[in-house]
Amino acid sequence: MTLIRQQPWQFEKIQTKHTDKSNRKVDHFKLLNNAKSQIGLVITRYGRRLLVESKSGNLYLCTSRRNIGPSVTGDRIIFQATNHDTGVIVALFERTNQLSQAYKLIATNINQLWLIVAIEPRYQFELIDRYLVIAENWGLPIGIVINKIELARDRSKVKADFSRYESAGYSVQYLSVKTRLNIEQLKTKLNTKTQLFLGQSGVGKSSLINTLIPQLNLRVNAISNKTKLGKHTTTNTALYHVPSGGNLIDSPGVAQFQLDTLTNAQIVRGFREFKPFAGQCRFRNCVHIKEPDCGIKTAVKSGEIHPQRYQNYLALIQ
Ligand SMILES: Nc1nc2c(ncn2[C@@H]2O[C@H](COP(=O)(O)OP(=O)(O)OP(=O)(O)O)[C@@H](O)[C@H]2O)c(=O)[nH]1
Ligand SMILES: [Mg+2]
Ligand SMILES: [Zn+2]
Repeated sequence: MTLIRQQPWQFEKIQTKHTDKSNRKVDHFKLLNNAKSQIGLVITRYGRRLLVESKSGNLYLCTSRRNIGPSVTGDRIIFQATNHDTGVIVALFERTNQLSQAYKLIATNINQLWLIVAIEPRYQFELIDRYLVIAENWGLPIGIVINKIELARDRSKVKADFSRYESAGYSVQYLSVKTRLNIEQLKTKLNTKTQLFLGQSGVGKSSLINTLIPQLNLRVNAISNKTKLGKHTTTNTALYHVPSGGNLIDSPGVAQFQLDTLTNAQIVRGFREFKPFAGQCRFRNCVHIKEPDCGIKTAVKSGEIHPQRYQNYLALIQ
């Protein structure tokens, strides 16, 4: 039985270049002057069709002109309505950033990431550190949320477990969607424009979005009692508006990442607390494994870098 799905998340460099190139040929100015054209936001994708929201809040199921490349949740686009609820996407606006999974683009134009973990399915540091490596390489701010905290037998143990992330500079929120613990506190932090919730299946991403946008009613699923693993309830990455401002993007849970495509330098960058010590390495190209006079290894020995973070780093770099 394969409960762990191996799905790599990567930066879609090649495809992006191609998209940009073909999109460059599109004359945005001319298209916007066309009376049929409207500016839209991609909400979600259903196979080859995209749900697009116009500026006035109407929804259109759109196909896309071939020459402009794929568009996904978060994309700002120009479309032309073909009916009261259908249309054709004719151009993409430039993206500020983009997130891909298994060579497939899944969301763009994100301002902040939230990594959601839970007491059940039990958080795993190896998995958390993989997510963080990817997030750090996007250069986006990232917060960590530990959900279902009411299930923890020993909360101080959980807090001690996550102190390694707090001392690395991450904001860590302990909450329970079920008992509403610290939900209001989290709300005050959701002030940037578009937030992407990511994390393993079953941790409560959709439940949290339902709590933050009460009228929404996204489908959530009980995690399997036997395996304590999630069941992959959310299948489409989709964007939701918060009534008080901003957007939340829900994504399907993935159980494991592969970072094959990342270089050693990118993996090092993924461990943000290594940075102050890297300058103390004797060799400029030190990968902090076997080299003598390594600032990172010295910091591990002195307790300034958490030994398990270093172990997870070694597991990724080899
Ligand atoms: N005990 C407890 N259960 C919760 C809490 N939050 C969510 N759940 C439950 O956890 C289960 C999974 O929640 P979902 O919101 O579907 O999880 P998800 O992260 O969206 O999962 P995918 O869509 O598969 O990625 C559901 O049965 C929720 O009711 C919580 O704070 N405490
Ligand atoms: Mg979900
Ligand atoms: Zn070193």
